[in-house]
Amino acid sequence: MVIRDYLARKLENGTVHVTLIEPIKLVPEAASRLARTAQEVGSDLILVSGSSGLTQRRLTETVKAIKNKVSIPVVFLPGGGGALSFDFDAYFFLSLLNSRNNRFITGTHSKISPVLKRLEVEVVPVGYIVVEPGMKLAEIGDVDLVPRDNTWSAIGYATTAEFFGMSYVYLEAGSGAAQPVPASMIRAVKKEISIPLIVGGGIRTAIDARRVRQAGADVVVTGTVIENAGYRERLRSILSALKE
Ligand code: 1GP
Repeated sequence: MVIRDYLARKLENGTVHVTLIEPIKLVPEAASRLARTAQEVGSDLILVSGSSGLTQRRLTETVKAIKNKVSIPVVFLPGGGGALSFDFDAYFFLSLLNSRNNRFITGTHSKISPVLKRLEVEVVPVGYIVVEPGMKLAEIGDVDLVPRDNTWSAIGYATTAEFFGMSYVYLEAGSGAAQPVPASMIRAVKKEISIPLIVGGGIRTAIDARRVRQAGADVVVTGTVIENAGYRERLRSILSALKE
């Protein structure tokens, strides 16, 4: 399956929902159960994060377990760790555009690219832009955060991603952020770009999800919500706000 085509088809029918799973926080069995629930309530894609500290064994076993339980695509979201698995349907080739450290913009990429090329993995170039508060990602990625009220800065990075020929722009408030990326910023960025806009971080309720969708997000990513009690119902209400 070509992920870009899959997403393009899904986008024709409205907003896409992505469930982010962090194998560092869960044993493979639990991760696969959550992925299954996400698929059952209507999530379109599972994104597996490769956070630093994640072992090769844990990542490999988690991807295998998830792929055994779901039929929706399972895509890798690199997160600064060295672990890698080739059981993924695609690899989000993230360039953290507002990092101060070249390692996160093109550095690690230049080391891994020849391997990805030889393995013929689908690579999806994504311009990753971290907005305040950015959470742990802001520290790890040495990010020069986009201030929440500086829409122009976000537009600058987003149009840069488009001019670089990237497939998606990803506005990220950071996992566990108190609030999602401001709706006004999403709206302004969406107006300026012609590639799809992914938004994630701090989206925990149907109200958040609806606001982000109405502001113009094409793809909405949630992570933390699936780690809490009652997650099936919470996820279901987020999905209905996105697909209504
Ligand atoms: C994906 O980092 C987010 O873009 C996930 O954030 O954990 O706050 O949903 P949450």
